[in-house]
Amino acid sequence: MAKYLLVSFKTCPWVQRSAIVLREKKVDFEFRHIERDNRPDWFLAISPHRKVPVLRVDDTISLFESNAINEYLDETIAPRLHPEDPVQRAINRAWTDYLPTFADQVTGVAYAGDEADGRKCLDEVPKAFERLERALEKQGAGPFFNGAKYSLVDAAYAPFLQRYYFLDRIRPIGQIEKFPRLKAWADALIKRPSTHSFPEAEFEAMYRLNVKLRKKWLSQFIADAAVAAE
Ligand SMILES: N[C@@H](CCC(=O)N[C@@H](CS)C(=O)NCC(=O)O)C(=O)O
Repeated sequence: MAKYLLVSFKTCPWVQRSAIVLREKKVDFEFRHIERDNRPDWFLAISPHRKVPVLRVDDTISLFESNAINEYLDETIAPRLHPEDPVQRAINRAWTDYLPTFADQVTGVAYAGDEADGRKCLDEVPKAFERLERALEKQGAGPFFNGAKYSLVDAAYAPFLQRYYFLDRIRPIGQIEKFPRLKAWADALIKRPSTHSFPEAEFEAMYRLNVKLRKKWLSQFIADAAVAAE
């Protein structure tokens, strides 16, 4: 098997999306975390957008963009996570294309500058959730997007559904309970060991610290004492 190096910022959801696929495929890989504010030259040389993730293969190939990385992993390493049926595959790809919009709608509040902006961001959450609820209804039984079989759609959405819960615990949003299929899906993904790159409580503490240090509207809802304790 090839040698894989996944370059990461510890709390990046897009990195997590690719790490999930590596874990689902039981691939051994080196996970190398770099600092957002101090990106080394070797990294800048292999990352055209200066972003993580980058997947380095056999010390020679550098792949970037989490979706492209995951498609590559799925084409080259069994088990296949894409469905066999071309129509279902197209539907799955359509929903992974929607992911950046979903991410903005669901986690936008973490970047809001003030309360008015925060409330506007929170209004977007049910819009995104409603779309996924309808999609899940069409897909049929869970626990995963395609039913019993785990797919790239699951790997894509897991990091952002997990962050919804983190945000809901910083300042209650109370939306996911209104979308039963989405909630069941999110809970199944959060239970799945491949979702997690770090112990869950430790990871949530890292996320909260990032939100606190960002000094945006939401930061005030994380107590200094809580951060210190974490
Ligand atoms: N579309 C990209 C998004 C990657 C991304 O936004 N990564 C963030 C960290 S979570 C990043 O590297 N940001 C650094 C920057 O924008 O300069 C993907 O799917 O890989």
